[in-house]
Amino acid sequence: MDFKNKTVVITGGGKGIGEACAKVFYDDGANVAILDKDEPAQLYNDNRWFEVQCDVADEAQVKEAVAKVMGHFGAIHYLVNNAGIQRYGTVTDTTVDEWDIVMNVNLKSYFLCAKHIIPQIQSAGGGVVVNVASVQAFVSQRNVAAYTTAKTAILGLTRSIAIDFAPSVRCVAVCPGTIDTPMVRKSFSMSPDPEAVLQECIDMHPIGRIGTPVDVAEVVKFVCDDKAGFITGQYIRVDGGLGITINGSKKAD
Ligand code: BMA
Repeated sequence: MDFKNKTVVITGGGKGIGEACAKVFYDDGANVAILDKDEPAQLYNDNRWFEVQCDVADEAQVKEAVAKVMGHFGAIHYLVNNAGIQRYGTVTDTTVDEWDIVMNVNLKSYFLCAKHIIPQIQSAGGGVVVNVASVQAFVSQRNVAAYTTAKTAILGLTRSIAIDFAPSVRCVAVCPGTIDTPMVRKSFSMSPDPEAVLQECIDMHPIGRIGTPVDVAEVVKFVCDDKAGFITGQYIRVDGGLGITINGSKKAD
C-alpha cells in the first residue's frame, strides 16, 4: 500500500485510462478524487473514493472542485491530467468551435488543474503532476489536426511545470498509443468497418495488440512513486512500439 494517506486527483477519471488510473491508485491505498464532467459512477462506496462532477476546462468549476477535494481529503499530493476528447478534421475543415473545444479540454484543462492544484501539492510537502498526452505528440494521424496539436503542446507544459516547480513537484508526460477506451472505440465506430480499423491499429503496434487502460495506469502510478523520484520534465511512451518501425507489427513484405 505505497500510496496510503496520499491523495491523487484524476481528471476524466470516470472512464477509460482515467478510470484505470483511479482503480490502480485506490488498490494501492491512495485517496482517490475523480473530476469528470459526466455523472459520477461511484465505483467504490468508501471514504477513500470521492467524485466531483466538473467541467475541467472551466476555471470556476476547477476551483470549486479543488475546494471540495480539499474539504474531503485535506491535502493533494498527485494530479493526473487525463481528460481528453478527439475531434476530426484538417486545419481547413476544423471549425473554430471544434478547435476551441479540443484545446480547452485537452490542453487548457491541464493548465487549469495544474494552476489550482500545484499550490496544494506544495503545501502537502511536494508531489507529482502526470500529464497524459499521446504518441501523437511525436507521430500524427491524418485528420486530427487539433488533437495532435494539443497533445504535442502538453510536452511543453510538462517541461515548464518541471522546471518551475522543481524540486518539490515533479512533472512527467505519459504518451499512450492506441488504447482500448470509449474514446478510441467511438473513433472506430465512425468507420463503416470498425473491425478493419481495429485491425489496422493492432498492425501499427509491433507488440501486436492495442493497449489496455491498465497498461497506461500502471506507468502513471509508477511515475508518481518515489521510486521514480529522479524522473522529471520527461515523457514516457506507452505505445507498444508504435512508430519504431515502418511496418508496425507486420512482417516485412
Ligand atoms: C491516440 C488516439 C487514438 C490513436 C492513437 C495512436 O491518442 O488518437 O485514436 O489510435 O493515439 O495514434
